Amino acid sequence: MYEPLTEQKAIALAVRLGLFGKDALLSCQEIGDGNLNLVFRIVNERTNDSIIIKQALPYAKVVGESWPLTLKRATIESQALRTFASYVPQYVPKVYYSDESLAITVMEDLSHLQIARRGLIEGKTFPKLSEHIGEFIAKTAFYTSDFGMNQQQKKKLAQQFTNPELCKITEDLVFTDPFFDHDTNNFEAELRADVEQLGQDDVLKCETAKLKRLFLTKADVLLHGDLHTGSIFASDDETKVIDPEFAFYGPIGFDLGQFFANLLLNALARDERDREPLFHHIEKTWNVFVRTFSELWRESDEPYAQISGVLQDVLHDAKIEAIGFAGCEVIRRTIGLAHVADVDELPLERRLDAKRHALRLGRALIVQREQLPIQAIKQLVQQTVHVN
Ligand code: SR1
Ligand code: MG
Repeated sequence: MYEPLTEQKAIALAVRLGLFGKDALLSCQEIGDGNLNLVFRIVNERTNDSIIIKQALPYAKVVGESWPLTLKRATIESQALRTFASYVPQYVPKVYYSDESLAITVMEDLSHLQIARRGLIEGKTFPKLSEHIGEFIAKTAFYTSDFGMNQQQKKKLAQQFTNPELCKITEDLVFTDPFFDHDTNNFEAELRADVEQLGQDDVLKCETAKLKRLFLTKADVLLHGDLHTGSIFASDDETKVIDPEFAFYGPIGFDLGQFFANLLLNALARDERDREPLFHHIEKTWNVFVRTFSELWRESDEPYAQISGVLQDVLHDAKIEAIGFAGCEVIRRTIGLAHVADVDELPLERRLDAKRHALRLGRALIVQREQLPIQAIKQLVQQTVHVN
């Protein structure tokens, strides 16, 4: 039966499951710093072997028990990690065990790596990050799409990854609330006028509605669903994607867009002269994605795959979506419920500047997404420094 674990109960569970040898001397710490779950790190002090037990709570930790949340997300997460591992084992933690009733996933401890967001805030560059994430997104997208997998199987997989409760969080928090001055929003009083201006901007809202509709309806590929830099562990030569509890079948550009947005937010929190590594990561992720996806495309059994223009059309849509979704993510992380440390940890005046810039950039990404090449995102950051 479900009960939230404590550190002692997590140790007892590890012992019961036989995850360590009989003479192990176990210690445990709850290290979860995300919005939703408990994360226990259990170490055998004799050998230094360690594991992670992640447990979903029946509510959103960031808000409290007043926001109930399905435990089924733990099963979605472990199934997504296993599915991704079948395509890109090098980029996800190993899953050792999962239990639906306890809502737990037992997995590889990645403590030798650092959460990419924290490292980027500290000024680290993670030179392989974009190559790895570009490949992760391209392979998981291609192999779970109608071009890379049996089309009947794909429908069954999409059914398995129906994730209405977690999708609803994104529909509300990313695509709706920030544009309607909803009470879930959270921003500095000084930004009140900027938020009101956004709420009155029908051009922006019409374009955001189109992006929300894509998110609601386009079951293209299996997505991670929450691929921000806090969902990535990294070092100079390793990258691991964690936390796919938001996984579902959605539009191909969504994971790219969320990743780009979080790199952009880190860039806006830096001095202008230090932003180049972030722009480089965005362009390289895109280039690796296009190259890898295009190589895999040659294997496709779909009769239309080799018809001239079809691949280009898929990539064109992916680009437009990625830029538009990035704009939504930039805006919601600025004034919505869930923020990013990159910007929130700045002193007030710099934070307000960065946030106003983020709102202008987010708007421009959404409204200009169809005309904008990925390489022009960097100029767009420049062009949105000041109010026009
Ligand atoms: C209530 S959950 C808030 C945010 O945390 C998750 O990581 C997702 O990004 C979600 O939007
Ligand atoms: Mg998460």
